[in-house]
Amino acid sequence: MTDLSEKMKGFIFNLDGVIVDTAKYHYIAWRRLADEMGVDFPPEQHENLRSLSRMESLEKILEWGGLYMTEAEKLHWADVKNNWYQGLVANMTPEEVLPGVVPFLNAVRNSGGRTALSSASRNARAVLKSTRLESYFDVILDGSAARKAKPHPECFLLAAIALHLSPSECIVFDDAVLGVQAARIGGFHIVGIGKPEHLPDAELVIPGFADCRLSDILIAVEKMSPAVTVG
Ligand code: GL1
Repeated sequence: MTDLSEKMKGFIFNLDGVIVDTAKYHYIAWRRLADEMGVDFPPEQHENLRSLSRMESLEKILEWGGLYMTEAEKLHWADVKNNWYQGLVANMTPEEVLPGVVPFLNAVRNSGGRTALSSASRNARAVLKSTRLESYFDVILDGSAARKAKPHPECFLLAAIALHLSPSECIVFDDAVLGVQAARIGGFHIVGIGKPEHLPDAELVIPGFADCRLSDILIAVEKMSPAVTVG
């Protein structure tokens, strides 16, 4: 472990839109479903679904369309969307890992840091497998791990527990407002992925991992204090 990473020992990554660009495939599948239901669903509206589980996302789309479904119908359509999504990601390859991610993960592990993947997607493991990223993570938590939805920090707290670290020793990397909120509420350091204006609560925002040096992230984050831990 280098001096720089003495305090930051855990690196917790969201998946969709952070590690791989699966957000675009989720959008295609949700859009197809919205079209079937006659609900207008432009790309910018998809931003409001980031971090939401499959069922929460479906319920949002129904709400936007002013539609009602029984629980059985919701389960059916959530399943239909999932089949479409799985069809889209079935042939993903390592080339679809976002730029700079693998070098960054290598840098973290070479410095002695521990890595976790924490995703609300129940397909996270399949995506990691097809992009051959599984071995880069010490801990993998998919959408079946946490019971409480973001902004509750449960998904990140479970990752910290599995890494045997406290939240203040971990940096969360997330591209969504709800993810940033969850990390802050949980007392984690948080690096937003995307545009600063979209993620005002993140301690630091980077456009992605391309040309991103671990040492720069550690220097920036160590100057900041994480939010207060709740519960
Ligand atoms: C679910 C939703 C997706 C997305 C992910 C979290 O994935 O359906 O739209 O919000 O959670 O990134 P999945 O259906 O794969 O469990």
